[in-house]
Amino acid sequence: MDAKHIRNVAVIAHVDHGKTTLVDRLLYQSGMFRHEDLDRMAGGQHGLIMDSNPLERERGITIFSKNCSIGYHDADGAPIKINIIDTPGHADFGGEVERVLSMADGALLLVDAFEGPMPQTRFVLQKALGYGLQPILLVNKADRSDARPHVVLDEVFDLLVDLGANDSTLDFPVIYASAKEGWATTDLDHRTDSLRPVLDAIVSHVPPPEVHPNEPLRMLVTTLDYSEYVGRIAIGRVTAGEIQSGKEVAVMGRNVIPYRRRVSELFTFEGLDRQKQESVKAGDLCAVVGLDPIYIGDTLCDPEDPGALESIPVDEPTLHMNFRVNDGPFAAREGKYVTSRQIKERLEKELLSNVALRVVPGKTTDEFQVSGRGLMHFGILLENLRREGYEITVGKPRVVTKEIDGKIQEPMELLVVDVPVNIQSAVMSLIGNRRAEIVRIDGKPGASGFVHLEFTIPARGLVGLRGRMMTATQGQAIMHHSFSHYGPWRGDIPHRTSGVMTATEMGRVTAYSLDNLLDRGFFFVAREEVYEGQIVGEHNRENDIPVNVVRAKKQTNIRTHAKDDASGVRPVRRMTLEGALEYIAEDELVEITPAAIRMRKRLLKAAERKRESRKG
Ligand SMILES: Nc1nc2c(ncn2[C@@H]2O[C@H](COP(=O)(O)OP(=O)(O)OP(=O)(O)O)[C@@H](O)[C@H]2O)c(=O)[nH]1
Ligand SMILES: [Mg+2]
Repeated sequence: MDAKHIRNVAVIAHVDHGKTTLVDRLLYQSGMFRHEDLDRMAGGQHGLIMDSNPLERERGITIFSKNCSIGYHDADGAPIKINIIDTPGHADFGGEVERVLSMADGALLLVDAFEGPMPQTRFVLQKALGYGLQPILLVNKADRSDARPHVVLDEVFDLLVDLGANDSTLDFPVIYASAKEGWATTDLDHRTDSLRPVLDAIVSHVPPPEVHPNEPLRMLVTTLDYSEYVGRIAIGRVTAGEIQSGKEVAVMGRNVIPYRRRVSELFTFEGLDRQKQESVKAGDLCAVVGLDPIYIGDTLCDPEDPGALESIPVDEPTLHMNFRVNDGPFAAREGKYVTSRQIKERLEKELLSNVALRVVPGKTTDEFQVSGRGLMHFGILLENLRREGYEITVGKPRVVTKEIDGKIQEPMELLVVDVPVNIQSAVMSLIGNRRAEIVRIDGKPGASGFVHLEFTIPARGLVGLRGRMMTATQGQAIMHHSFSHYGPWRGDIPHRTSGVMTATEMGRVTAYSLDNLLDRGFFFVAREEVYEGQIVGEHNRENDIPVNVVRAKKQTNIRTHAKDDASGVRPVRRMTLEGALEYIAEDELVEITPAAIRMRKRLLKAAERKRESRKG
């Protein structure tokens, strides 16, 4: 297809503002599919097609960016192929957004009609401007009863001014829409019944790809896919020349010595599928098979006239964690893969497509230091590992510090909190002792009774904040953050304020023993087996205490089931994987297996812990 009939557009937004819902609805309305077929493909929390990964479905968020295309036409009726790139909105996957933006020639910026621009809106918009993309604003969720679309428009304008946008960018087109209800309009007084205005805006405001069809082949690899059968699949946009199936290309990049490979298969994105092609011309996006060991940022080029395109920056990791072999007493009971060699191989495979991840050997051969972009980034990886049958223990996540001009610098995040005015003070006191600095306090226009607070806060200070914020504000706060910059170390931040209860011996937890400890705190375990040194509950004081949770009631002749059965009613706080990662202290670990998530002391015996703490 000729480049002038192609539009490449990335859909970008803060998390949950409705990107995938919009892409899904566009697919429904495209006329390319039978609705029953699409209905069958939908699933997960939000019933979406494009969020196809099992973890995406479970969590109701997008983790990986994805391509699809829609056949449309321009004002004169000429066919136009719109390649749409759906991107993740969660801050931990910001690096992914940044990379795929290099495939796009325009950005559709979605903003929630009530929430307005949020930290990740700022982050992705800044990246889009960095690539010279002109955004089209889509104020989504205009159906919300608390929508304040006109104010949100002003807020986006101010944000663009703040980001130094030029006059032509400030002249951005605006669409109001409800992705969920499937309509869009340029004028809220005249509603339509379809999303056509979105497609029209893309066709007329996103420029066709700027290409050099008669020059030698150049294609930057922006995404990698992986298949057990064909190995790595390189995805990107052809910017010059033409790529052909069966022909040799040269691969050039920062990390590799240039080498040649034959393209074994070539695909374009058509609707929701990949369609095999003999050749793909400059302008279109494609997937290329047969180039192992290809990396993101490599250039595919003409072997007779090679040359590398400028590689894409990949965001540096901000958090690291120790992954190690499970050496707890229950090791290898629940998992299939438990050795350090198996873990190493799995991590190496992960590195092929998980670009923001880094792995280096740890202190011993049983340890690996893994770096990533945030708690969720680690959470997804670990969740995948346990589902595949791995066992692993991990230590407390730590921020990656840098030394700049002889000073220790740490990652800072922009934190935005919107709360009802009457509980603002609860938020301030919560954030106050986490070394946050206030950047802005404003009323939230159009949302009376709300105040809008912006802070910079060390990434460390966010650990465990969300849960406490929700408790302190009875769930009324809207809180979001995203990476901002590296800044000077801001000093100590108090971590967990309460101690834990650790089991003194191995065995099955009894209701009887838990009942006897009820006034000491709450428990993370119910009737399962535990081992010595495992964290079984939180103490309601500052210190850690050993507890016996496996004690059985003295045998009498009459068996009293009643009490044991009552244990079903006793509240157990089950920790999620990410919850446990946030919770543990320096001397603790999280044990992750296909069947369980346990928290434990690094040193399981109380005597060993005592000896270590004496050493200071
Ligand atoms: N009221 C209303 N809700 C919407 C609209 N669009 C999406 N939603 C809801 O918003 C939630 C998030 O939608 P998604 O499409 O997953 O949002 P997203 O931007 O793709 O989220 P991430 O990819 O995780 O960043 C879902 O519950 C949707 O049903 C809309 O136009 N109106
Ligand atoms: Mg999404």
